[in-house]
This record gives sequence, C-alpha cells and structure tokens, in this order.
Amino acid sequence: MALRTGGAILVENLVAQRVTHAFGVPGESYLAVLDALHDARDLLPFVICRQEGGAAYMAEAYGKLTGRPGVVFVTRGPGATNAAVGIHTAAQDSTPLVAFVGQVGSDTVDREAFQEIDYRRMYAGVAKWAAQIDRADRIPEYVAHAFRTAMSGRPGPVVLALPEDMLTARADVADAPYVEAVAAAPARDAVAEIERRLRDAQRPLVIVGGSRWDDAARAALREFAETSGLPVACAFRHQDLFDNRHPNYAGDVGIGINPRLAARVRDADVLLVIGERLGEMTTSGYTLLDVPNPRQALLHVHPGAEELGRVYQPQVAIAATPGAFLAQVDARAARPVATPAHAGTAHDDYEAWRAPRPVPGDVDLWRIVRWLDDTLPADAILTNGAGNYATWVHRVYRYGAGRRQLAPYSGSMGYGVPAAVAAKLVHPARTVVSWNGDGCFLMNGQELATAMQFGLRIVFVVIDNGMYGTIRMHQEREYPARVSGTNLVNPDFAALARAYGAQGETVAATDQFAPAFERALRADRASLLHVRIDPQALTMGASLDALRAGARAAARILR
Ligand SMILES: Cc1ncc(C[n+]2csc(CCOP(=O)(O)OP(=O)(O)O)c2C)c(N)n1
Ligand SMILES: [Mg+2]
Repeated sequence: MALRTGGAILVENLVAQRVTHAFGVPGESYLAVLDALHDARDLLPFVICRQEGGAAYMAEAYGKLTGRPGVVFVTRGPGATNAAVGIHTAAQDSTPLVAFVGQVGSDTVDREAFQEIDYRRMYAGVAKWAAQIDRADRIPEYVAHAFRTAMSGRPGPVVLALPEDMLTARADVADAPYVEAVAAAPARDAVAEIERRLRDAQRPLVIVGGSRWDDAARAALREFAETSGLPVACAFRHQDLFDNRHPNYAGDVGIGINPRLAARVRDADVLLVIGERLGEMTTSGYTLLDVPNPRQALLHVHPGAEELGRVYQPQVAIAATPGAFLAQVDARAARPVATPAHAGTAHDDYEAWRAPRPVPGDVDLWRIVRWLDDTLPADAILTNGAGNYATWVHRVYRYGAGRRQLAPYSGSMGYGVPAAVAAKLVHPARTVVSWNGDGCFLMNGQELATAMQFGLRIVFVVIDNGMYGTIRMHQEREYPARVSGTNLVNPDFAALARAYGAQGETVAATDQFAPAFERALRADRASLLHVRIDPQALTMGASLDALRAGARAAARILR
C-alpha cells in the first residue's frame, strides 16, 4: 500500500493534468500542499504572488493562453475573498480556472472558526462548480471532474475547498488520468442550413469571440473567411482571433465601436456568430440586436448549449466548439452569391477608424501605439486591464496572426500586470508588453515584485493621466465640472519600478517613447515606462474640456 497525504495526492494529480505552473499566496491552512509542492518543484513550479487577486488573474491569463485550467492556491477567508476578482473574471471571460481554497478542519467546521467561510455558498453564483473535498481518497475524482468542468461546454472557474485535516490524512488511491475538454460537434444538417443562409445573404457578417479557440481553429477561420469572402469582426477583447491586417477584417465589436461597424452589425441580414456569447459589451448594451428576436437572422455557434437563445433567439443554433464547426462548414457553399466587395469595404472602414487624430499635449498615444504596431514582433503578447488608456491599443494596434491579446472581457481593472507575468512564464521567448493606466497599475502593481523574483523581462507601460479617467469621462458627460472621486495623486512610477529592482524611465514627449521602449526591450530585467499624458487627452476623440462643454450645451438645450 502506498499511503500518501492529501496534499501529495492533490499535487500529484495536478502533475497528472500536466499543469505547468501553479499560482498563489501561501496560508497555514494548506501547509501539506506546500510541502508536496516542495517535492514537485521541478515539475510544477509554484509562482508565489503578493496578493491573491494578482495570483487569480495570473491563473486566469494562463487559462486564456493555454486553454487548460489555470491553477491558483489561496488560503481561507481573506485569501478566498482577495482571489474573487480573478474568479469572477474567469466566469465572465469563459476561461478555465481551478481555484483551491484552504478550509478549516472538520473538527471545527460550522463554528465560524478562524477565517471560515462556506465556499460552496460564497462562490455558488460565480463559479461553474464550487465544492469541498472531504476525503483524501476522493481527491483524484474531484480534480479530474474540476478540470473537465472548467474546460468543457462554456469554460469557467471551479472552486475546490480543502479542509486542513483532509490534506494531512493519508490514503491509498490511484491518480486520475489526464482529461480533455468534452468535444462538442455540430450536426451536418444544421451546418448545411448555415451554409444556405450565408449563400443567400445580402449583407452578412461573421462575429467571433469567446474561448475554446486554438491555433487550428484560428487557421480554419482564416481559410473560411478567404474562401467564403465574408467579413469577420472580433468581439470585445477577442481581437486576436483573426488577423487584423487581413483584408476581410472588419474591426472589433466592443466598447467605443466604430459607428460604421455598429451600422454593419445592425443592418446585417445574416449574422454568423462563432464562439461569442453576445454579452453586453459586444452588443453595445444590448442595442445592436433586438431582444429576444433579432432583426438579423442569427446563426449562433457556441460550445455551451445553455448560451444559445439565452438573450437572442437564433434561427440556427449549434452547440459546438469553434474548431469543430469550422472543420465542418464548407466555405465554398457558404459564399454569398450577391456580395463580392462586401469584406473590402468593411476593412476600409476599419483602417479609416484607426487613422490618427489630433490629441492635446506632448504625448500622442495614437502615434505611440502605431509605432508599437509597426515594431512589435508577430508573436508579441499585449496585456491590459480596464480604462480609457486601453482604447488606444484596442483601436490602433493590430492583433491576431500570432499576436495575442490578454484583456478582461469582464472589464476588470488591475489585470495588465499579473496577466503579463503569467504570459512571460508560459512563453519566456516572446515579447510581453503590459499596458496599464495609472489607476489600473496600482491595483496589482505589487506583482512587479513577482516579475522580479522570477526574472521575467516584461515591459510594463503606465499611461498616467492623474485620474480614474474613464469615470471622469462619464462624470463630465453626466455632471459637467463636478469632479468627484476621480482625481489621483500618483507616485513617480519610474522610481517605484527602480525600487523593485526593475529598470524605470519617464516618457514626457511622443519622441521619447520609441528609444525608451527599445532600451526596455534590451534590458536584462523587467522595465517600466511611465508615460505622462495631458489630462486633456481623456478620450481618443474629445478632450476633457470638449466633453465638459458638450455636456453643458446639451444640458442647456434640455432646459
Ligand atoms: C476592479 C474595478 N474597479 C473599478 C472599476 C471601474 N472603473 C472602470 S475604468 C476605471 C478607471 C481606470 O483608471 P485608469 O487605469 O487610470 O485608466 P484611465 O481611464 O484613466 O485611462 C474605473 C475606476 C473597474 N472596471 N474595475
Ligand atoms: Mg488614469
């Protein structure tokens, strides 16, 4: 009999799932797991973080990049509550993630013992599955089920609580085998119906998004677009599913959408939606399609059957992964008879939308991001969180064809730093750029210490406008000149980076950016560029003063 502790059984089952990195913050609640991780340190490095929010975001980004669940370990109550932001992001972003949470022992459970929470109830509304492993001999069963659940259908987070005495108990049990996501493939007659609808369409559009894409599915999409001639738009923060330089690329259907693209979605007669669940940000707040009966004929392909018809009633609904659908659909049969030049016009609209416009101040983010677009390699990974600073990369930088975008569909701040840490760990040879606002950066800037500890040469950029600019933008529109809760007094971010041991530089004019960025790329460690922009450069189109004047004028008209 080979008796192992619960901690050892758990870690060895994660190794069996070929997990390459576990992220977390330690707690005395799961010392037995830490001890087992010591034995497994060559196979399964434990990436020690500085806050569980950062750790959970890293696991989420790992899930986005690999399609396999990111693994995060956190302690009881405070650890579990700190981790919530990453678990919620995994839910909204449909990302596979498994969170392991320490739990009080069965000898004190239900007394509200120190840091005790029932995680099944706490995460019931957020996680795909929240459970507790009460017996060490059932760990392999729970881990395999958790991994399959996190990856299958519409992927999402699973939370497993680990009672302390269960982790130190010993059991003799076999490890579970490596599990894969459950395949979901379409029925042939439904695919034929989609081909027929597209063939007859006058103003068709394809929208892609969601998870469960892999390189083969991306390549199949490209081939499908080229052969069918259909224009392809990417959903909010899924801009890397299709090469943005491709003549069939129509732009991103997200926040601050190109009005011409919005019109194209609204006026489409046939919409083929692959993998995307048509969330609020992709539909301009549920306005681009009518609820529940869209005017467009909606052909909806999504791996989670429960997402089909959840808001919009499709005319054809297919529960399949993007790859399985694209492998079956015949692009020649789907080629619309009536619309040869359709995709080219859509791409021209996209190019016009990303053409630079004047901005106030000495730092022009339009030109800086265009330079990044020209310069970054074909396999670069760009991460960001939430804020107006992100609109520049979303609109000007061209993703896809190997370039990856790691950005929260959940619209959560603080993602850019930890996501970059995960990206550089998973892909050490690739250029990783972490793009942050001043507000966003300080939500998880402490993970700069993690980047230093693990020797990760990431380029962090902080776009500093001295405010929570997005909220200020809404504030100036709704309550002009009544600034409340949005101004920030910031540290010297370059000096802060140097204090962490990273390279730090300040950029105060457009022309300083490129040489500073090149120095950052050449550095032997992480670097940070503190880019100070004019607070007037609040949005890509309108200055702060213009927003305020516009809101006041509108208020006068209403009076
Ligand atoms: C975790 C979290 N808290 C609050 C918000 C609300 N929020 C959205 S954008 C934003 C401001 C972002 O500020 P910054 O990073 O400086 O970017 P800016 O808009 O100034 O470019 C806030 C507070 C959010 N989306 N996520
Ligand atoms: Mg800001």
